[in-house]
Amino acid sequence: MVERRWWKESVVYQIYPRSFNDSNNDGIGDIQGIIEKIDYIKKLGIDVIWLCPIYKSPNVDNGYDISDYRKVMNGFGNLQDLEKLIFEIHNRNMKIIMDLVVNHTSDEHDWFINSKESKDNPYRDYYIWEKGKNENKPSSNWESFFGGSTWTYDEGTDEYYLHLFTEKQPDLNWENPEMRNKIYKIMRWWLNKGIDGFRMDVINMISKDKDFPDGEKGPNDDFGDGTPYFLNGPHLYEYLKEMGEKVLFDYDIMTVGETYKFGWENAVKFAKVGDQDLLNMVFHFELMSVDRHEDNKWVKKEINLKEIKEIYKKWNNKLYNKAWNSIYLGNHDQPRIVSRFGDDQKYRKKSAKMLATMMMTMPGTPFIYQGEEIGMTNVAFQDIGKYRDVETINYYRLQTKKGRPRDEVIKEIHRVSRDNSRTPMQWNDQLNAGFSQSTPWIDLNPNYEEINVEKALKEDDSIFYYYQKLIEIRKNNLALIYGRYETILENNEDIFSYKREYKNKKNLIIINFFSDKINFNLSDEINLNEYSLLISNYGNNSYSNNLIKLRPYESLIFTLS
Ligand code: ISL
Ligand code: CA
Repeated sequence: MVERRWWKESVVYQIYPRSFNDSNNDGIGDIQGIIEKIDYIKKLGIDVIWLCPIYKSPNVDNGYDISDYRKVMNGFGNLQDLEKLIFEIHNRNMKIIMDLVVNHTSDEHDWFINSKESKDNPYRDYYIWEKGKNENKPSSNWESFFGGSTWTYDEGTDEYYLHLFTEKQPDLNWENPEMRNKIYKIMRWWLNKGIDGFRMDVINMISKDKDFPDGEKGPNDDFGDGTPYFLNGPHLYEYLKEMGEKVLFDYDIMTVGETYKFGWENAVKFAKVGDQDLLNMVFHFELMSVDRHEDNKWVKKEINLKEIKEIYKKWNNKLYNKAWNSIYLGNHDQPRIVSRFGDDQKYRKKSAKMLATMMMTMPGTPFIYQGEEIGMTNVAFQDIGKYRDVETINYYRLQTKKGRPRDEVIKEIHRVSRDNSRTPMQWNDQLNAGFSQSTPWIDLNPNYEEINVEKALKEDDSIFYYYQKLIEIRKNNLALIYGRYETILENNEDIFSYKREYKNKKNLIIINFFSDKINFNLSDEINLNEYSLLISNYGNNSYSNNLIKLRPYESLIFTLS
């Protein structure tokens, strides 16, 4: 029997503040801008807001490079604005979780400035410094997520420091208990301001194999794959248990770990049911590689529905009554879901509603990324100079330096770049889509005149109102939250269908994942006479007891009558 918890029954809305709403017309989204739109988020039916980093930062990685955990980033506002946002969220019976980025800091953080100053500085081993191998080589051949080596040489102290991301994001040394206690104090400081939990950035990277073995390297790779030596490391469980005992277990909060290549086994171990879960849930990435090579996000792969079905079946069944799951298809690191998994042209509305139906009927806590609810799409800037994401810019520089044709690289960037999800939120069809009265920090998606909140709120059949309905349906059908998950029509290549069952409540979901029309003789697994249609993204469906016609991206939710 699964215990009921508020964070299991919530729907989360992720805000990337820089791109959400600019209240003081400096071209950058800010906290006051979020406050202005809080009723819009409430209207959607949201319970929890996940706020991406708002801490002081030089913005090399848009806030994921923190230089002061207790200050608000220049341009986002100040602590009073943040306390007002927390108040306004709570005042509307919603909750807020903040982004906890503690695998690394900015190199402009005082700790690192001290650490770099000299080998015997008290902050030296807040970070990971190594002499390196002889003949001036770093300790390992690991490749940074953002290109290049994960080591940078410091002349001053004649040692290398580790950074899994950019060289301006030095990794913290979690083996240092003094450093860990400083992090726990920061967490308490924020929790005592009334926040309701944390999303923990790359949290399964904090424990490293300190022998720094070289990673596998392809024949024409400059660097090796270090992930086996910094993912799910030897002390990870110990650190999270300590974090629980020293901070988390004292609060009724929600935690979600961002855990790249974690596996369901770890999810069951870390996000187990019970009050002393080290993490309430995690983000896995397995659905993020159904359209790309698992170890190279820039290499395209055809989507195969059977693989998607397998991933959902595995996670849903392995975690059932053991651990809790998160459900997402997009975020600030991923392309726009309607462009990636649906169709952002002819069937934009239908496919966006189909994807939302899939997410809102799965076990786990759903996360909606800003703009998803109005079907915002990928962007295709022709000029690399329009891109802002450090990962994208580094990729373009490194690939063109290798002599790859520019337009080939730009095409990959159109499909994969994180900036697809970072163009300004599209509020209306006025100047800068109502995001700002001055030129935004990143160009808008030119389709904002067609795709925007104001237009969506005027259309009864908009994607927004479909999300609103689905969220309400989920809330009123506990089977969609807590129900056992059973895949049906398992071997069908085009239809995704499953049942959800909880106590005497049963739902049946039938989804046409692609754009082909399907006439399908239902097997005896499904007798539609037992069910009544609750909602369809076409408004209706002419099904008989065993024959069903599915139109492009058609998605149906039935309840057992
Ligand atoms: O999109 C990715 C790059 O290939 C992901 O691997 C992502 O970088 C990784 O999962 C970590 O993401 C998180 O940490 C990064 C930050 O850039 C991302 O925005 C954040 O979500 C470093 O803090
Ligand atoms: Ca602003």
